[in-house]
Amino acid sequence: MSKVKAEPFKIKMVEPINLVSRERREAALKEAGYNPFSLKAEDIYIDILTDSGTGAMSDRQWAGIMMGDESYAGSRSYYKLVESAQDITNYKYIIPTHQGRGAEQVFFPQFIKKGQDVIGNMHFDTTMAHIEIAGGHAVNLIHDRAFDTMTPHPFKGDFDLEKLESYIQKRGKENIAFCIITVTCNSAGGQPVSMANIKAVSEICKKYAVKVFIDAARYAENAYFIKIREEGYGDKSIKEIVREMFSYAEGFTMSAKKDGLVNIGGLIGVKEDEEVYRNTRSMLVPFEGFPTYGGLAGRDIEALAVGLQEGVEESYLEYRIGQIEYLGKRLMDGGVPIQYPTGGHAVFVDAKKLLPHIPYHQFPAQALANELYLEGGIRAVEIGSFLLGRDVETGEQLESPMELMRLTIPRRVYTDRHMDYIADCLIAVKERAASIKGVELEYEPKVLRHFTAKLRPVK
Ligand code: P61
Repeated sequence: MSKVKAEPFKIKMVEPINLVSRERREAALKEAGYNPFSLKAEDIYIDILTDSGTGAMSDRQWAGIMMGDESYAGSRSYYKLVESAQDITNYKYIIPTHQGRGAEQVFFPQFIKKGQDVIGNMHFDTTMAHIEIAGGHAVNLIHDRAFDTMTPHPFKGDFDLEKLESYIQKRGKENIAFCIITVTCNSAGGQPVSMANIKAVSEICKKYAVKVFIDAARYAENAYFIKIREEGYGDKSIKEIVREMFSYAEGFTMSAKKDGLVNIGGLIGVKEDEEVYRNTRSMLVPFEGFPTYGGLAGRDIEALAVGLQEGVEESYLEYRIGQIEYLGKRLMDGGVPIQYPTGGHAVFVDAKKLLPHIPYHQFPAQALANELYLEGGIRAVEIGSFLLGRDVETGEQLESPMELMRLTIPRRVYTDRHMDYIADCLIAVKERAASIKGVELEYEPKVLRHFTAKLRPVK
């Protein structure tokens, strides 16, 4: 009989959490405008809104915090970070930023001419926002199988290579600013991209002289999937796989709040182009700060230098991916439809299947997230039409190909017992799915509306 593998750490410090009464949860959700983003954290029992900056740091990282060098320029911690990131990516130039979107804001505009497209497997919303602010247009070229949640495939984050090549030919390479490979592909369910696909994308783009960058927020989780699912990688170390992934691109932006295992931080990497590096560094100054701190304190940089190394430890990744898989299995066994197989950082529940009576413009996954909060004080997040927003030209509500509710698991924070509680609550919600009503917008900001919009239940 195979033995259960336990977490590769023990817990040295705890933070109490508390389930407020059903009455309070109802009032809290109403006050929050039926938008879990606006809930107060103290009204939440288990917070699975995001895996971004919500992880637990290790004793070694906390020790690093005390060692941070707060020099404005040339900090010792900066050189330590550069060395650590170079070791993982094999890139010559490393630039710190305060988080992923800081990296996107500084790095991408230099490559975008107004009206050009930025192609990718599936852009994340902040990336899409920065592309659009710079005058570009974000185009998704992911394989259609990503949208079929119940049919398994080991690499649902892959590009459709035929679509990619014919799109470049049709639009003309001069109308394409660059290509971004998002690993893992967050919007499609934290789904990995295979090495074969990364390599093929890079070859196609090279043929048309289109630059390739990586959105590297979850690069380590992607590498672990390559190790366990792709032929020829089983005996390679995670670091070797990560280096190979990065070798197929010319640069990357990274939200280090995910696989970097820190609460704040980001990176830009440039493989070897000195001119791009110089431009990026000079753009960093007005937005993020001097190039050796990039919007971070020396202590944050020190924690990141350590976190990057811990994030590629195989025992950690085995536990991490295993926990997501465990939650996914509990839900499937309970009859809850999910994006299958489970991805790297979250279980994505298929709200279109669970609530077929709610149309996309009444945001089924948002309604489901609200119901899950009422049931168990759990905060999840909608990844569907509510997040997608409106067509920039016509103002019409766009229909997302998938209506997903993301149960996003912070790193090294919750135990499998918490996973059981989440599964039990969601299975209870499933039992009364037919009685759940959709929601409609009451107030809607123009940019990234899902953070602050207010909704109300449809009568
Ligand atoms: C998340 F609801 N992700 O998944 P920053 N690229 C990728 C990301 O996943 C990502 C960023 C770039 C978040 C946080 C988040 O509307 C939302 O460090 C693949 O957050 O700036 C962030 O990195 C940006 C949640 C962001 C949201 C925007 O939960």
